[in-house]
Amino acid sequence: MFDSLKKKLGGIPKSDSEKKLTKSELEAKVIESLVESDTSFETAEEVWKRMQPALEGKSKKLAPGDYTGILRNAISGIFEVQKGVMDITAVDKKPYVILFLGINGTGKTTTIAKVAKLLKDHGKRVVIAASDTFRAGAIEQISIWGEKLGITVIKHQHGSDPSAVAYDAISHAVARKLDYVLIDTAGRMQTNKNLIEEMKKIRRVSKPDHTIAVIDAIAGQDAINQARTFMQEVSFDSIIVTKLDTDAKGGSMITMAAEIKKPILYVCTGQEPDDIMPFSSEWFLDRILPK
Ligand SMILES: Nc1nc2c(ncn2[C@@H]2O[C@H](COP(=O)(O)OP(=O)(O)OP(=O)(O)O)[C@@H](O)[C@H]2O)c(=O)[nH]1
Ligand SMILES: [Mg+2]
Repeated sequence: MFDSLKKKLGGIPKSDSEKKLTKSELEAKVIESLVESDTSFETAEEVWKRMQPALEGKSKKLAPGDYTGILRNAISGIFEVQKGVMDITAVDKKPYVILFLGINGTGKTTTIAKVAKLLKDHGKRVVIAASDTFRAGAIEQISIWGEKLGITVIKHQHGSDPSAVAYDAISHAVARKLDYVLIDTAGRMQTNKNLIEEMKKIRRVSKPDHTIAVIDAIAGQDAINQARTFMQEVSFDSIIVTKLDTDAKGGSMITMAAEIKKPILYVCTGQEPDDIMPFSSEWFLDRILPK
């Protein structure tokens, strides 16, 4: 996982004593390593900027490991946004409504199955709203997950109003005093504008307690741009990053923290219901810059 980022950052000399670099050579190495691993140029510059106070205070001689230590601290500072992360498995409100957004194929439906199982494993009672009524096969896909996991899926006909499905699922949860409503949504409509309008409508009708953007780690800068559009148009509270088990380079996670400024709630590492885990910046840093 994150091999590219780890290899490139590992290529940065550990200290002056290992190999002397001028400040501009070090700058080039740091920025190049990050950008080649899918971090945006702006965020790579931000990392470099955050390294400055520690570099300026030091004499030419740095102890082994110092460059990587300084780099680690700089990236860790960017992940400060994680302090705002909440535990969605322990909430007071009932039913707690969670809306999932994201463009097509990022893994929304699979992630909902994973979150539903996670909540069920915590003893919570969950209902899923099959509000992707647009894509052929979408209702069937989430229904199959519901059957496998023993979780009710509220569904209407293909092509029906997604907001009405969400509304029904919430009514179902209220009537049965269920703990959670998870709303699956379409990732594609006739146009992107329609998609955004649909999301706004579902948000208005379902009044979610928490909105999650599902972002795929392989899409790199594209994923960031998509998240930014959702952020501006619909707004969301946190992020779930999928497909970390693929050859995702990982740098886009640093960009997400720096530019989207929303906490990453979970990361997904496969196609099975248990392939999900809470995200922590320490876990990420240990993978890309082992101490
Ligand atoms: N390797 C891997 N594959 C994943 C992961 N999450 C989802 N997938 C796969 O990605 C593909 C798309 O997943 P979906 O859950 O259907 O994505 P979606 O966002 O709901 O797609 P639309 O409904 O078309 O918008 C499926 O083949 C999933 O099995 C993950 O963490 N790792
Ligand atoms: Mg889907």
